[in-house]
Amino acid sequence: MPYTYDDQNIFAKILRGEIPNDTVYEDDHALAFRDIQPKAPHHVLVIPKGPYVTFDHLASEGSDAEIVGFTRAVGKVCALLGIEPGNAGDGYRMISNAGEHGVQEVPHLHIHILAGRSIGRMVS
Ligand code: IU
Repeated sequence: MPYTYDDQNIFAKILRGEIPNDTVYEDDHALAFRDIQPKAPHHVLVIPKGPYVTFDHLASEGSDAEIVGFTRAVGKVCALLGIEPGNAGDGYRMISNAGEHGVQEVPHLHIHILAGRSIGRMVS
């Protein structure tokens, strides 16, 4: 089923500057800000600036520039936080909840980056 994007969702309002946020990083393709209910010392949400509901939506309908730009932004946030295990950081967990079974609350694609403590096992 095709996606319908609700431009009244809270992250759309954040992107339009209607609601404040604790920005960590921003460029032409993405915005990253701290989650208001952090589950770890670092809990950052990275969202694309385009109207995409889930990662598969971006991957199937986004332009190459949007997909690459968003992916690069995620990497830049990891670098800004200093959490990359390949660069002496302690690592992180990346999650993107999608749809009903993923228990997605906000219908605008967001990647959770959790770091700053051991996140523990979710799947083994
Ligand atoms: P989701 O379940 O992956 O859709 O989680 C949404 C997240 O957005 C959740 O961790 C909220 O704490 C977070 N959030 C936020 O950072 N700022 C807001 O204004 C709202 C939700 I509403």
